[in-house]
Amino acid sequence: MTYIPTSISPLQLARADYKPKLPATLNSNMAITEGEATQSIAHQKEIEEMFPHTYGLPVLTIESGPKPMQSPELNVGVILSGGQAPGGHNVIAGIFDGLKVLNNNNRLYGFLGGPSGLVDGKYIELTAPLVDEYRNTGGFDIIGSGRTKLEEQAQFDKGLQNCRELGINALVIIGGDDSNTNACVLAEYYKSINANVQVIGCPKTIDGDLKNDMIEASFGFDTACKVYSELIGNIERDALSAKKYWHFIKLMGRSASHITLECVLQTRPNYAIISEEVQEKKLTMDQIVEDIARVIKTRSDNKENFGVCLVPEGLIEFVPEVKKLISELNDLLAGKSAFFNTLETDDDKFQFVNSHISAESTKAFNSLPKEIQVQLLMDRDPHGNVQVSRIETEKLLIDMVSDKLKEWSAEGKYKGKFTALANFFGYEGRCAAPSNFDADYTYALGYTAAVIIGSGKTGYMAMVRNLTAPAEQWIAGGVPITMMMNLERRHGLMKPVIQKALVKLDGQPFKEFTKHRGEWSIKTSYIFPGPIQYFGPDEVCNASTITLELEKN
Ligand code: FBP
Repeated sequence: MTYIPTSISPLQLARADYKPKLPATLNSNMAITEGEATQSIAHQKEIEEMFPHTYGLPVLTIESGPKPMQSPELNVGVILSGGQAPGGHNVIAGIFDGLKVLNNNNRLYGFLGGPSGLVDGKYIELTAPLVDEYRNTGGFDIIGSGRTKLEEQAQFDKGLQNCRELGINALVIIGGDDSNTNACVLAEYYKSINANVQVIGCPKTIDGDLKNDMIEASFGFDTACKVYSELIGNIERDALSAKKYWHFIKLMGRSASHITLECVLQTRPNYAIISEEVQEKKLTMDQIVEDIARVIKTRSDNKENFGVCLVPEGLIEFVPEVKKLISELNDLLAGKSAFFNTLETDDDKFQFVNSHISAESTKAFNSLPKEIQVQLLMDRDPHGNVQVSRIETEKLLIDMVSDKLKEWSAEGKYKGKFTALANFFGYEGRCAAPSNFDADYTYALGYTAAVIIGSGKTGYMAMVRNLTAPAEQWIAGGVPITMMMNLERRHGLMKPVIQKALVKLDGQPFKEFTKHRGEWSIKTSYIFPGPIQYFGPDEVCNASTITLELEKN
């Protein structure tokens, strides 16, 4: 074939033509039906008091209707919030197409750079040619994303003023649990002042921790896990070929270990840590290290001085002694940030920290290598979270395991050779072109958001369910965001938040792992998933994650 230079790759060109599959009900005349009144998952009384206008709303289901659904002329604004996740552009394409079906004069605006775009009035109009350019592509670059937290009335009022200037009737906030919590607070506030601006959320995060009885998966999880699993499989094959390295691979997922667990099921590495299990069993760093070293020793006794170990990025926050330390550091840094930021040297910072935290946390802090201590003191994100992607847990584990094996070597208990390499897979997967599953799911979510807006509702999250069935059978609708809420302590105060979904230790995906992990650690049982495929047999191109399959079936 002759090489013809193009501004986009041949695959991008082919993908631009892909028509995401929609649930059959969204492809027909539509009508919305309302279920029973709902309740929050816990703290019902308190949450009802906090959200008097958006509490208790019914679940919405989009069904086939007798005639085409139409809306008066609407202007809608969309915001991408938080970390990138594959499929964000298709949510926007879905909103755009859904709005045009409701009324060809409807318009869509994109606020630039995340929630701050709403407050600062930075936006572009999302026109048909622009949206077309981004269909089925990865990334959030069409309008950019950001982590500004929308939580203060002054921000809401500025945002409203900017909406009024553009004649905006509704906002779609595409984000994770924190961003959707804020979307709900915004919906409640706008409703309480009769602002006539609806707010609809959309479940995004590669971390997979925004899911519950109503939301089966957050978008981006599928693609990101497939990208990481391809890379892990490639590393496994290298390890198997060279037979001389242990690879420690840290995987994104700020809190929950869903990504690690899914990648385990897709690739069958020799060892994997699941943070939720560490928390449940109250394992110390020493115990974790000892267990990894035990597997390395057993494999080495079998002449296999190689292996692959997966480490969830949030691990450090689940180890009880470090968890307590981080919580004390968070409070300290939040309360005394002005003074702390004047300290110039690491030693000054360490001294300050050590004189303000408990004896137990001082001990935990001082047991960590200097690089990790520095990383623990880095800036928090706007939601107050430690930026775990910048903490090199994989290197910490390698150092600690290496020390343990040296100790065993000196005692004559271990005779192997341990050479380890550290990897971190995170950003590699967040902007990948969406898999067919994510391309379809995100487009359906966006389309659903447009239909909910057309029906005049506010305080809902777009929902598409029945995801392990073919897309035509998916069920679209809306879940009241308050239904997913409970109260949690944040910065010392009880706050209403969407409950984060951690890995369930009694859930099928984790059980599947524990059933096989003994065998996978000793026998080399790697699976090599290979790259995401878009064209070919159904089981290769359209399968969702193993997690979803096991959870649903
Ligand atoms: P969201 O929860 O906003 O979707 O982000 C998830 C994530 O990718 C985590 O896995 C990771 O810890 C974090 O974002 C990294 O944040 P940043 O993009 O600010 O480096």
